[in-house]
Amino acid sequence: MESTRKQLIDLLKEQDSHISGQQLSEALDISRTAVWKHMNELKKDGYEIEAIQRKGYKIVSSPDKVSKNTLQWGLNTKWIGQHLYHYPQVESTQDIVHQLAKEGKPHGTVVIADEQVKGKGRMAREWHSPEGKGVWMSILLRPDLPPVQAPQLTLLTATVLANVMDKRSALVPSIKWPNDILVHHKKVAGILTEMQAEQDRIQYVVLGIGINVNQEDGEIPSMIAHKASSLKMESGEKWDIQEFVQSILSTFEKTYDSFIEEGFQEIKQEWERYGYKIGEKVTISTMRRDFKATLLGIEADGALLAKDEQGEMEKLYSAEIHWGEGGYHA
Ligand code: BTX
Repeated sequence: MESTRKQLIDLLKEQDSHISGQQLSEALDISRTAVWKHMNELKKDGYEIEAIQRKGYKIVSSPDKVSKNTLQWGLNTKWIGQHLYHYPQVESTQDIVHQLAKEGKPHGTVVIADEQVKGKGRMAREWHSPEGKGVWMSILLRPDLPPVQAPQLTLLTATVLANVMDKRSALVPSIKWPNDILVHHKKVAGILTEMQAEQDRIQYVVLGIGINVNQEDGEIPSMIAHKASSLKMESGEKWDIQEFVQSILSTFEKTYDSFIEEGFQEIKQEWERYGYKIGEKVTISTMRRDFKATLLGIEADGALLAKDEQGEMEKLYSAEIHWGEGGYHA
């Protein structure tokens, strides 16, 4: 059922003119009544479908609504989002993907929700995920990589989000180490990477992406309003969530495939291009000392590289960084 719907969407997408029920039924190897039933399901999703006798079906307009169909419609990817689950409300998309991973669902499976009531941040923090206002999605990855390389996937995802925001708006996003996306010094997106691994191989990774998209002034909880914002609040424009998700998924697929083929170097450069305060001086507190240092970039293991005032290099894995401007702290 699921793959037939996907094939039907693909067939209609390829067509500029009408395509007959007969052609569809032959191509999909289902009865014409089944074709008609699928069409009705698409209409329920808000597609406007023109049905003309002896000519067939044609999509007249696609809905401005997030659903499995609207997301897969026009999604130009080979493996990501080919298995896609959309829910109006969930506790957390992360948990659902863990479950699907255990059931053996493939690399690239995506779960997206309109609302999360128990959205998770890192280290058991909460992630506010109000209905219809953002992208709350998790991606299942089954990379053939050793666990030490998992942080690279998080850094890769941050570059994908920054790239897509950059391309689709006049906003200038930056990536605050390790992986928050900031616009005008405020956090608009976060990434949560969870992994199941054996000693030397990753079994699977659940990559959670949370982006504040269409919240308005006053819709960010007051506790975090000083350090969090949405793309709409910063750009002054409402964003089309469905198109935004499609472009994240297709950019993700391209970036991931070239990362697997060519390695981390390109990601590192992209990350540093968007890196928040890279090349600038900040104050850093570690277990050993407090010091001023210039941030230089990232290392292949995900560490942040800094140079102190005596010229000594420090690789930081966990440290408190006093970012200064905007008073941002995680
Ligand atoms: P984080 O630990 O970096 O950020 C969590 C912190 O950010 C919170 O403690 C709070 O201060 C602040 N915060 C909470 N909600 C928001 C928000 N909507 N916008 C900005 N700041 C906020 C970042 O964790 C990782 C977030 C991943 C979220 C995705 S959504 C899909 C998937 N499902 C799920 O449950 N989590 C991931």
